[in-house]
Amino acid sequence: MTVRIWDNATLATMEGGDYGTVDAGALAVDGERIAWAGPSSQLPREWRDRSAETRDLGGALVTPGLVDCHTHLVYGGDRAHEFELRLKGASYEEVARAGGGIVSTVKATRAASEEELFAQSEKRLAELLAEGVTTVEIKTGYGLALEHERKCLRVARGLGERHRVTVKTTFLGAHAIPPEFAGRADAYIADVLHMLRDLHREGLVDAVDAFCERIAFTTQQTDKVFALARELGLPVKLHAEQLSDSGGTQLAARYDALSCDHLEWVGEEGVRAMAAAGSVAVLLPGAFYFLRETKLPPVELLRAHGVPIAISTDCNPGSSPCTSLLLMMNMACTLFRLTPAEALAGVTRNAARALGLQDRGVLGAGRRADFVVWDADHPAQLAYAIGANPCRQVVFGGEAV
Ligand code: DI6
Ligand code: FE
Repeated sequence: MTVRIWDNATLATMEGGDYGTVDAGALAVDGERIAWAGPSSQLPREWRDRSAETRDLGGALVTPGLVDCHTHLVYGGDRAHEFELRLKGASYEEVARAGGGIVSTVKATRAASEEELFAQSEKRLAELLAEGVTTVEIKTGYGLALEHERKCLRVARGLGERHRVTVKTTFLGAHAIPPEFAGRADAYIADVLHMLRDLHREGLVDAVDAFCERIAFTTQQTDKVFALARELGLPVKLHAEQLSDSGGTQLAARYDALSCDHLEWVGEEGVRAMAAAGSVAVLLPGAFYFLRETKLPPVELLRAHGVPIAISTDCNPGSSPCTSLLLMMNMACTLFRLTPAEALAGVTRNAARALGLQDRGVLGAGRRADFVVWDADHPAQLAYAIGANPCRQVVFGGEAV
């Protein structure tokens, strides 16, 4: 294995509270893994001797590779027209009930070929990667029929093969009721169960999600989907308490959910349930902003109960047409009052945990060597700037790109 040393860096290791900053730090990378991280002066001789190459970063900031743990990146078309309608006064729920919303993206996604979908989605992925994303979760939920959900999952897998980024797929068949099942939610859920079995058998699914909400699926319907996920050995996540408190977090906790996402309306009981289950709270400031919500997620309560907080783009055409995780860090601070250190933990350590990935999200020995070199000298600069991209270099599994 080739050993490389990245020397003279300001490391934000994200271990041991706050940023875990190490000034004048070094990383020794052995193949795909970090072999050692710490102050340059303490780097063991062994690694210096074995190193094929040393790069002096001149004090530049190095963070773990960013993890975007909640996206609906693969979809067809766009919803700019719906944006216009909403600006004229229609609410997100009204648009959805009038046959717009998710269902209109379902039409466009079904109409697109796999190649077209790949090309459209790859553009969005490129925007995420340009800002240092090294792991991305991609949900389905705009196909809503076996062949189209499969097509979206194949595109997601294909993106992970074409690019160095790690892609984790999540089956979100229970996202909306497709037109052919209008008024027959239970029948559609039965179909979702068939799809999940098939797509799991084809090796396309890493986790299972559902949209548990008054405009989507009930807790009873979500329960059925989660029960099958458990039977298949797949972890679950949930779109919970985004527009109302429907008790989704408590249900998700019974299935040891990796995460509950959105959470603007979650109450103390839900937060307690998440804490007990070890679920991560994934906050999505892009959707909050774009839908002009006013109910803030209970950040104080999450902190008080020790629930880890992650931040994500929620990249999707309807509620968060966003491909900037750095902007989400800024908005998490300005809108949700997170500290810049919490925001960075939210797109590294805690986002990795929201995907069940223990091998990344911090800079430490044994972790995967996914990291980013920034044109910055302090980690707070990442959440501070609006619209800047100080990403200088991205390293995926030890390979500099
Ligand atoms: N919650 C959301 O905010 C997105 N999906 C979900 O379950 C919205 C998806 C869309 O409007 O297309
Ligand atoms: Fe979402």
